[in-house]
Order: sequence, then structure tokens, then C-alpha cells
Amino acid sequence: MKLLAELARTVDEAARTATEIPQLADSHDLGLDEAYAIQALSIRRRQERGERVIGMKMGLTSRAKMNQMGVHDVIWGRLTDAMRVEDGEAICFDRYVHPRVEPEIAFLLKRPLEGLVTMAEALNAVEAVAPALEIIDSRYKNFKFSLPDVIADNSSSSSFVLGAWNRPDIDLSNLGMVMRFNGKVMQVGSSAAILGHPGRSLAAASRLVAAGGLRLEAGWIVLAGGATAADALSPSLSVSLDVQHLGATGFTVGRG
Ligand code: OOG
Ligand code: MG
Repeated sequence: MKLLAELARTVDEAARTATEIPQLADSHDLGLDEAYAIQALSIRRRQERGERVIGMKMGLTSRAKMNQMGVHDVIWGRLTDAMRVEDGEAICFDRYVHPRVEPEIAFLLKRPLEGLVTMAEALNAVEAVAPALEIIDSRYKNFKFSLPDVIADNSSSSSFVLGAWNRPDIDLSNLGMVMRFNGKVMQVGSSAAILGHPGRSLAAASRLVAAGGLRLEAGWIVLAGGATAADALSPSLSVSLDVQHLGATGFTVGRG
């Protein structure tokens, strides 16, 4: 237990101070339960600093992401209020280690979701859907990690930006998604890349957090996972995402 708390401090401090660290798995033999315990303890440290958990994110839900990261299991992490960036605002590049961005779909829940649910049940609990950009930032050197490493590091959660909320009855099965840097197309994808349908990712989210004794709460935001590979950010970029029928979102990258 003491070791897990120590490792939680290591990943939390790395995130808080934007300092890269070696992979935990280099020096510790961690299982998945231990990795999620480290994640939970690291989030408790954020809560002690006044942050609030407002949702969760799914990760590695598309083949493009799995192939890019070399990790082939679906993972999840927690989102706090401090991670949210307002639509169109600037982020400070220096507050990250080596940030990347990826196009996603976000759900807002009107009802809790607990344990095993079908995709239809999951979608029935949705209040609204929005286009989303997730800024991920692994705290590990060279953005390289094993499965337990990335889970312990809150699945690289760092920041996220949401566009306007849409009514939940839009067919999400195959929406075109285009991510641009300074107007240049970087990634083109489809919502179908996210486990075949983003709603399937939401149902999986409910099942996965149940293993940790949690449920998805009413009012929570759930990010379904990147539909394409992520791209590295650099200062002075303007990033935008257009999702067919859902609208757009974006942010800029500043310094300091
Ligand atoms: C892990 C997080 C993956 C996604 O949407 O697939 C993720 C990483 O790639 O660093 O957020
Ligand atoms: Mg993501």
C-alpha cells in the first residue's frame, strides 16, 4: 500500500510539474489492479488540491490508437474539472511534457450507468453529445509505456475541449471527423473507428469502472476515445475538429 501511494505521488508530481519520468514498470512489477489503484490514489491527491472528478475517458478504443501506442487493450482514466479547457481558448504548451491531441466524441450523462449495460441502455442514459479534442500527455519518457504504466498515469489524461452539446438522438454510427492544425488536415476518420460505435465505448466504460467499484454518474462527461492516431502539439498551433452533424471545437497553443 505504501509503495502504491509512493508511485501515485510520483505520477501525480510528474503531471503537476510537467516533468518526464521513467516507466514505473522498469523498476516495479505492477499488475493491472495495482495500476488502477495507483491511478485512484493519484486522483485523490488532485482532489486534496481542490479538483473535482467530472467524468472519465476511455482509451485505446480504436485500432489506430492501439497501433500507434503499441498497447492493445482498452483502458480508462478519470477527468477532473481542472482538465477542461473552454472551447476556442489557449493552452500553455509549457504546462505539458510532450502533449498530443486526438479527435473524440463526448457524452454527457443524464442518468447513472452501472455495471453491465447494452449499448442501447448506455445511449438511453445520454443527455447530449459533443465533438471533443483530447490533449493527452504521457508523463513517461518518449511517450512510451506498458499497459500498467499508462493506467497508473491516468491513461495519459491531461486536458480536453468540448464543442457545443447536441441532442442525443443523432445517429453516431459513422460520422466523419476531420482534425486540422492551422487549417491543414492532419487526421480524417469516422466515429465508427471507436469500437465500431462510440455508444459501445460508453457501455464498455460502465463495465470497466464497475470493476473498480464505481459507476458512471449523472452529469458526468465520458470521452469515448480517439478515432484516429494522435498528433504532437507545438506552440502557435491552432487546432480544430469538425464532426459531421455534431459541429466543431478547437483551441490554440500558447507558451508559458
Ligand atoms: C493513452 C491514452 C489513449 C485514447 O483516446 O485512445 C487515449 C495514450 O495514447 O497515451 O486517450
Ligand atoms: Mg483519448
